[in-house]
Order: sequence, then C-alpha cells, then structure tokens
Amino acid sequence: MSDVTTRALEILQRLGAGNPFDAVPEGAQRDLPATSPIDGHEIGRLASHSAADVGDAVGRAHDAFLQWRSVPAPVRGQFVRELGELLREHKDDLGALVSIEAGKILSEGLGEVQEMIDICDLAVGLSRQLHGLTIATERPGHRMMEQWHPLGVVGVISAFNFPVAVWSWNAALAFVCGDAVVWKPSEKTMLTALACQALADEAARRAGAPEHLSQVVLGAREVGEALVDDPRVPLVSATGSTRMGKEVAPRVAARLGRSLLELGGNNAAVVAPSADLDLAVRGIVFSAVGTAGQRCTSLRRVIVHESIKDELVERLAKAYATLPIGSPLDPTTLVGPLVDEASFRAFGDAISRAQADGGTLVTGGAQDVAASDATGGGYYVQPAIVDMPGQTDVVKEETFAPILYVLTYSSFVDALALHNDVAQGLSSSIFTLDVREAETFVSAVGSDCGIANVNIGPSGAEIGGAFGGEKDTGGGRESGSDAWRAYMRRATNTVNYSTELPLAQGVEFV
Ligand code: UN1
Repeated sequence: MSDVTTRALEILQRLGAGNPFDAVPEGAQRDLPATSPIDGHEIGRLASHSAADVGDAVGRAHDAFLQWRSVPAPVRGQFVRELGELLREHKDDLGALVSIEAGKILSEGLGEVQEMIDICDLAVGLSRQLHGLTIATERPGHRMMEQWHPLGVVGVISAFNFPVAVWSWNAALAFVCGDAVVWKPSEKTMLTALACQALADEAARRAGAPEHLSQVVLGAREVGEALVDDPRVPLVSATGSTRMGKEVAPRVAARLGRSLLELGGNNAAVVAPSADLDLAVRGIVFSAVGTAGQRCTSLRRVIVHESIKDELVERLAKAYATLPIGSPLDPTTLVGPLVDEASFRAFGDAISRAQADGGTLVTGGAQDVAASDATGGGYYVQPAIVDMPGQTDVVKEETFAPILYVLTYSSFVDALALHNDVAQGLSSSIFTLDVREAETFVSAVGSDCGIANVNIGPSGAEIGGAFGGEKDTGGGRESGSDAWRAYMRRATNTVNYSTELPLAQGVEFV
C-alpha cells in the first residue's frame, strides 16, 4: 500500500466515512478506480450507481425536502452551522484529502476547505435574511408581495479541480433555502465527496435535520444523465467543461427544468504601461500556476503593452524558474501534478500547436520534472509561457494545464478587443495605475466577463461575490450576492383586504 493510500484511508476513517471500499456491496462491479494524481497509485475501487439507484436517491432526497421545506429557514441554518463547525474541526484532514485526490498543494487544499467554511457562515446568516419584496399595487385595499419558497431537489454535478468547495457553494445555500441535494462528483474525486457526505450526515444528526437531505451518487456519464433527466430535480447546477454544459443544458431545458452552469474560462490579464510590475508578476504567477493551471479561473492569457513586454516576460520567466514542483503534500511545493494522463497530453499538444502557430516557448513545457519515489507515476510538468504572434485557435481554447500565452498590444482599445475575442467569459483582470483604463475595464464597454478585477489576477475569488461568467461559461452565478435566489422559487401574492373587488388595468367585469 502506498503512503498516499494509507493516509487517505486514515483520513476517511477520521472524517466518519469509514472504509468506502469495504462498503461496496458483495458482487458489485468495482468499475470506478479512485486514484491519486500524486503518484498515479490506485487507492481502491468503488462501484458505479445505476440509473435506478440515482432515481432512488432523488426519491429519498425529495421525501426529505417535503419535510425540510416547512422547517423555518433560521432553524435550517442550524444544520449548515453544524456542517461549518465540522469543517472547521476537520479542516486539516479534508484539506489533505483534497491534495491527495485532486493533487493541489496543501495550502490550496486547506484554502478550499476554508472556502467551504466561509460559504457555510454566509448561508447561516442568510438563513435569517431570505427576503422578498412588497410592491406597490394599483388596487386600493390590496397588498402585493413577493415570497421565496424552497425549490426541491437540487442536482449538483462537480469537477475534480474544486472537489469539495463547489459542492458547498451549492449545498450550503440550497440547504438554508429549504432544498435537498443529490451530488454527482467527478469520478476523479469520489473520496472527498464521500467524506463531505459523512460530514453532512453527522451535521444533520446533530441538528436534527431529516435524513437523506444530502445524497451522493457515483459514476460516469449515465449517472449524470439520470440526474439531469429526472423531473423531480427542478435545478441542475453543473460545473465543468463547456462541452459538458452544452450537453446538460438542452436536456434540462427539454423538461423545462433550470440549469445553473459554471463552465470553462479563458481568463486574461491586461498589463498596461503604468502597471506596478512587482504586483503584476506576483498576481500573474499565482493565477497562472496555482493549482497547476487547473482552476476554471486560472490565468491563460497575458495581454501586455509592447513597451513593457520584454521586461514582464523576463521577470515572469525568472519567477517560473524558481517554482518548486513536486508532491503537493510537501509544504515547500508550489506546483503539484496534473490530474491525469489526458491532461498531460493536452498540455503537450497545446504547446506544440502554439509553436506551430508561430509561438515561442519562453520557459517550461519539460515533462517528468518531478519524478521521484513519492511522485513516480504522477504527471508533473513545468509550467509554460508561450509568446504568441497573435490570438490563434489554440489560445482561444481552454487547456486545463499551466500554459500562459503572451499577447502584445499597442493601443488600449486593441487590448480590450483581444481580451473579449474568446468564446468564454468567466474571469478577467487588468494591471494598471491609470484610473481611466481601470474604470473602462470594469465598465459596460470593458471586460465582458462575470468577474473583472483590477490589480489582482483573475483567480482566487472570495465567496461573498456572485461567482460565474458569461458566453460559453454558461451564465450561472453561485456563492455570494443574491445567488441564493436560483435555489428558490418566487411567488407573487396579491392580497385583497378590502370589501371591493377592483380589477387591475381598470377592467370592468360586472
Ligand atoms: C473553479 O475553478 O471551478 O476563484 C472554482 C477561484 C476559486 C474558485 C475556482 N475561489 O479561483
């Protein structure tokens, strides 16, 4: 048994998830390998749920919802408060399990759990603030108001790269909104999902919430499809590739369900002549290289003014040369592995295509850079910077790996045009000390993304803001601001407290 396996199993025990491999029913086909990208080692094998199992899980969740919807929202908040407390208690373990299963460095694994704690805090407060409106009515002796009611079972489909935070953004809000959740995690990160499920079950016990409010279903495409097609699931919240979103959305729409999509990004940083380059270099390196370039908010394009391009590229190359690459469990590492062989190939292919388009590889791209006893079998790469002559097709695609394309501009208008000339619209940033450029960038004629930052990179959003983006990113918003409304249904109520029956629009109908 590898060290990683032993550690994962110990953590699962402490989180109350037991040994999920022992829990696979006798005779079930163990078709789902749980592996760690750290060393490529198989931790164990789990069994897919069938479409019928998914239906059963939705049925149980729906029954729980029927009870939950009439529990007062502030009381529902107590369940999420318990969940937040358990996450605080188990932050180190769950963060390490995220590192083991997704390959992100320990500090980022812990950061992800902190993001869960933060959204739980927000949701607990929100449980006392779910509010509608009172609206002026034209009819005397009447009152018109808007209420928000629980919606039902929310289907959550999540990706490997934020294996636990994305569930919590959805689940913490859904629970206080009076909904139940059925979660299909990525097949690459099933163990962290089972750990969260164990914590949610414990929180429900402590808070006296109904059983089965939270369910996990495991498997590949068919399992996702069963969830997406189930008419008892009024909202499907899906995070992943644009390709996946384009398959999910029409299926959900075909039954007139709602979807909340958080799909690919192709996030850029404009670096203007006035930029504080110390800040820009730090911001760019974190956003481009953090999580080994496997965030949907990762920085993929730098659009730099021609007057400072050479200096910026030189400084970035220097910073890249010192990046410690290796096991994410080693606290000195900043760059962990790619998640699997397919990502590794996509990294190499994209660099070759960029070179064929006339790009110059400034640094990185070397492979097998970290092979050692602890990491042999994992897919480690040296983050790459490619200087591009223009925004070619490969630059317009999202490659989920640490490749930073450098594009050059001479006028700010051109920089904005280049910036927005991609299909995706998640996150964006500008480094400038020029207030006109900064304000233009965040204005209606600036960045067309859901997130637009000034003097920080595009990644690392906090949970208080609404998270999501436009165009091929799917248009959904999760997490903070008023994103909670997606998890509720709106009712407009008009109450007549008079003895007359005046009709709206002055209609006479005796
Ligand atoms: C994702 O990659 O799917 O803003 C989410 C960030 C994180 C969330 C990323 N808070 O980078």
